[in-house]
Amino acid sequence: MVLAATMGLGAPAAAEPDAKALFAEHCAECHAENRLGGVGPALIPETLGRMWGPKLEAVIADGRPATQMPAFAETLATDQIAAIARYLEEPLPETPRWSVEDAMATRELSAEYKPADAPVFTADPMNITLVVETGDHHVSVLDGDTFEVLNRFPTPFAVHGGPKFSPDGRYVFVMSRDGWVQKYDIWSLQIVGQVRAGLNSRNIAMSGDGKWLAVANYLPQTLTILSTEDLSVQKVIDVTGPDGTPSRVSAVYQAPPRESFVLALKDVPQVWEVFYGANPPQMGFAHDYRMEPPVKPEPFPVRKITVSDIMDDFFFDLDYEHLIGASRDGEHGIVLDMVIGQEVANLDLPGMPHLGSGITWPWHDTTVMATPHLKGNTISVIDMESWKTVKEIETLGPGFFMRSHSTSPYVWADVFFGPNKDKMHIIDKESLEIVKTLDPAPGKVVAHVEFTKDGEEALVSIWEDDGAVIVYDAKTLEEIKRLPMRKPSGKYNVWNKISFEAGTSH
Ligand code: DHE
Repeated sequence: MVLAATMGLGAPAAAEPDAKALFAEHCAECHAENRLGGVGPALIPETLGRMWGPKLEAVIADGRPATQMPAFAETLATDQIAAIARYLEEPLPETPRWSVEDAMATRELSAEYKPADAPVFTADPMNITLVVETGDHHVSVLDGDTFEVLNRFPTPFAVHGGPKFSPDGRYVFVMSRDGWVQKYDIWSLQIVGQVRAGLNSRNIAMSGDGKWLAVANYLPQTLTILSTEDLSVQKVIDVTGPDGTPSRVSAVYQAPPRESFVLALKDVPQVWEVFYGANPPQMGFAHDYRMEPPVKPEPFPVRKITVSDIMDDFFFDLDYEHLIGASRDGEHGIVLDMVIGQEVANLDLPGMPHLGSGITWPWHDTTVMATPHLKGNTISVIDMESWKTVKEIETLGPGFFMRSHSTSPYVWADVFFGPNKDKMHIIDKESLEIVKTLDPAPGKVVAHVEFTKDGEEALVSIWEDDGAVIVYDAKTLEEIKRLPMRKPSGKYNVWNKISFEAGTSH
């Protein structure tokens, strides 16, 4: 008997902590009983699996600095914390719905918001640059001439993708992975309001006329259309394949000359185009896709183009006639002619291209596009007329973001992953050679670049909790100053974004 107990044989097993009950007692008040979020973010694998930072157990035990998330190390035993963490990693029992009414019920318009008649600052409103600080979920509003922080406002939890500006550059919309979309008035330096457009979202796109914002969702599998005026929900479009299979929307892109949004679908080999203009095309498309025959004229009609493979990440040529997408195998790219709805070329793109960061520039007598690869030490440079690779530039590791400016002779490309994550390559646009590699913060992630309006300065993130934005002279490549920031990620200059500067992603 003694022996059996010592060896654990026949001894009563310690009761497993009841994770669901622990969650209900300690977490549900902020994160909601159904784990879809409340004051605190949603705690579902779709969101948690995509986030960087300490492990779940550590967050539960130690809390999150600069947030309302308390530390539970004193309240809960280690095995209870571990049980809650495993519970949060379990998928939800069923896909929740998120209707127009559900989304509308979350809409909050700030009672304090007073729209200014003119900018409340003397800085050039076209040279404002926003810095997303993911360390404590804020955005800093920078004067692009003096680099003074004009305002710093809190965002929803875990902003992802580029904020989108209204065509006049006055308003900006920021999206979080939890599906919240926030509207901010740059002239007034005030938050206008927010609405939860989805439960787990990917990115947003602004219509060319500035009236609509499209939100790509993973959960549920929908596209939500918001009015930019008052964040009201105009339509929720269910995204399904021909046999009814629901598909997550990987991303949504604006195609202003086509008066449409273009959707990358995660689970179905189709590309969708959602028209917002007054006269959407009704007929004359090629045979391999169909316009849904509307029973009565519907707003936001959908065109569905069947493609040979699931396409994940899109890049467009400057007149939005061609879409370049990464194939699911991560080995090549597909060029889709949006006018005829047909694939017209295959690109040699081994190494999982990150086309969303692609940029273009004139080169010799043609235009080239360049894209980094998430799984390869190269940057591919492709001729956009022949669709042939003109150069594979060898880098010190896989990169995430690239940037240039029409006034700059250089492309800036980070090395995001691996031992050289602290390096930033400077590539000559003419010779396609790396001419310098910056190493401004050894051992830290140095990533993402944005230029000022005139392209004179380049801003680079030290992507760490006690990080900084480094301002460089874009011609001499000398450092001008460092602005302390909390894990700064993307930076977005009003003018470069609203003028569709070719050296920036859209
Ligand atoms: Fe992003 C943009 C997809 C992981 C930071 N990212 C985008 C866009 C897409 C995308 C489709 C373009 C949207 C837009 O701006 O409208 N990102 C993906 C992924 O599929 C991927 C690889 C996996 C995922 O987790 O979803 C991914 N992204 C990340 C990160 O881990 C990053 C580095 C940190 C984070 O904040 O999550 C990250 N992604 C960014 C940033 C942009 C972005 C900063 C905007 C870049 C810009 O300059 O426009």
